[in-house]
Amino acid sequence: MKRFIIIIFIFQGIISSAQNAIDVYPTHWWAGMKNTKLQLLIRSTANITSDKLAFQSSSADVKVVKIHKPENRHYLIIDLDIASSAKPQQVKFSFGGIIRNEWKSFLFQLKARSAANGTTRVQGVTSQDLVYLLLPDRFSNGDPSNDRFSDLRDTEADRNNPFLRHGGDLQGIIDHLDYFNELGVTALWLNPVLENNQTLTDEGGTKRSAYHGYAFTDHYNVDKRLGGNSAYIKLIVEAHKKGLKVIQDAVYNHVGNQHFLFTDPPSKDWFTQWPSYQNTSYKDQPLVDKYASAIDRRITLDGWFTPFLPDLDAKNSYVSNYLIQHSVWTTEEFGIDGWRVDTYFYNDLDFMNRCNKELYREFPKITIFGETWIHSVTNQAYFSENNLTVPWKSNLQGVTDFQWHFSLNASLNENFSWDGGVNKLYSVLAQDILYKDPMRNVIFLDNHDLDRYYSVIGENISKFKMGIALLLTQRGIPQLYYGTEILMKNLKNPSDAEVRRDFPGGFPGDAVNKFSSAGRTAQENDAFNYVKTFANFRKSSSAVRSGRFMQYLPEDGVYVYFRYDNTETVMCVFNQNEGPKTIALSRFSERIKDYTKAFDVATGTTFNLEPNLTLGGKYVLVMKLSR
Ligand SMILES: [Ca+2]
Ligand SMILES: [Ca+2]
Repeated sequence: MKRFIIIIFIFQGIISSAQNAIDVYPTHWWAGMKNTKLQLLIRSTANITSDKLAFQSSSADVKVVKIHKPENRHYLIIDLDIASSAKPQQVKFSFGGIIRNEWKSFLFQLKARSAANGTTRVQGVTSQDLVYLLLPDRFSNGDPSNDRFSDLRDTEADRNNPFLRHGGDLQGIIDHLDYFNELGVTALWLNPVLENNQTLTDEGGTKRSAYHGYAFTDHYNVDKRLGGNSAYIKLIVEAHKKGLKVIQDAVYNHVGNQHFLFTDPPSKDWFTQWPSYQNTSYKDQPLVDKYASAIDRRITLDGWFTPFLPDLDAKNSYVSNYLIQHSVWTTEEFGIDGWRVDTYFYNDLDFMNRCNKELYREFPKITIFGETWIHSVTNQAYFSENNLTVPWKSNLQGVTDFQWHFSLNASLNENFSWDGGVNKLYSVLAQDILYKDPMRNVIFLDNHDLDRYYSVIGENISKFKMGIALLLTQRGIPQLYYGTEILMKNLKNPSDAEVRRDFPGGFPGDAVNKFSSAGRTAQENDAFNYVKTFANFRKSSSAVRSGRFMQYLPEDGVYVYFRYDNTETVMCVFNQNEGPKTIALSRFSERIKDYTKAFDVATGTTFNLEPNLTLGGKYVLVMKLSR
């Protein structure tokens, strides 16, 4: 009797599943991947598995290695091995069969890999580049027809509300590719583009949308409010044609709480488990600290980022496979040139190494840098490839260099002292010995999570230029935040939305268009042209793009450093004092050698080097030396 009941239950499950679509992740794959293993996650909204179930492949090239049946019967997880000799083909997978002779099947494409990986796509991003970070919802609305959809959970779009979506999209970015070329940008980093089909959240009484993109609900679809996968492919193809690379923002640590993986998980251990809600401490130190307690480490790693962002448990191999395959799939499918990894240290770090390794293996030129919003050079080095002797070693190429950022602000806003002002910048760079390759760190004046640079420096145009000159001549991969070049301002008060305002001119009906010089004020044009001058100088200068770095101890508020290679020497003199300073060049003869002339990048003039050099207060003089 008991056996009979079970059979009826399975029978009903199969009948109902016949009316439900089957979703397969990854949605397709490629022949000729270096990793011949693939793990399919198969899902239906009805039961599709039973105690006895067969799974078959129509292709001799694609072998079914193992069938996993998670506790949630909506899922099947299948291990495949794809022959390295397999040609592109369509494979028919069938499953069912043993209890009743009823079979379900689906087609699965093995596509041809792009031959252009490493040349015109998946190029990697280096210190040769200038990265421009933008928030797609806030940059430009190129397609008002996709601003809202009635079949999504959040149906609102309202430019007057800082917490709702504003309608910006990928077409808006495509429409402004010439703007990036004019400015001298060579790579775009977009805040996340994947679907965020989340309801509005109530945070402190205000309704908030996931306009920022960090709450994924589908790893295989770009949000249709941004234009979907087709617009993303179009953007990347058009950007590549114009010499612009594209960096995607990855989030492995969490998903939106309306992702099907959370609302209908294959098994509960896909997410970190706590007896009651546990937030992360947001502290990285327990991961680096050899004296740390196990519970502190666990709270950092497994505590949730917010109650709306369930923490994925990548110690579970099904989860790590799902995430890694998603990142490989995305890179091959779209041809992105680099990855920025959100909330890097909150992830299981062995998982992160495995994920990075898999991307490096399939795409040898890919660039990956991690967000490390932390407070020491040592800790930043710990999370990237480093020269430390520690039990666990990271294989991450570079980090978002917050220590450079903090010390840059100190150089502009603090008085000079034994260890203050520009001494902080000098000191941060003097610790580069800890990194395997500090040129892979991303340096920046501001980003979507920080007060806008122009406000931080008190809306002082002299300081603005000093920071730009440093950003574009110091070591690392420089990154601008959208609007910094036109002096967009604001502090994160009362909220992050203040530093994520719409780019003026990017939206239909805007009163002014700051994409064109005619729409900018004289001061905004001054700022824009300064960025453009240094970005284009950087393009022309091998020493600045990839040369060596030498810095001298700051003295009396003046900091001198050089970028140089076998063909060029660039000398930079930073004066943080209010008034002018005169320095004797004899101190720098080790690098100045027999150079007698200096090309002043900011003014485009050339002058003769004299024994003493005088420069104005709050000024950076960048000079290309010649004989
Ligand atoms: Ca739109
Ligand atoms: Ca975590």
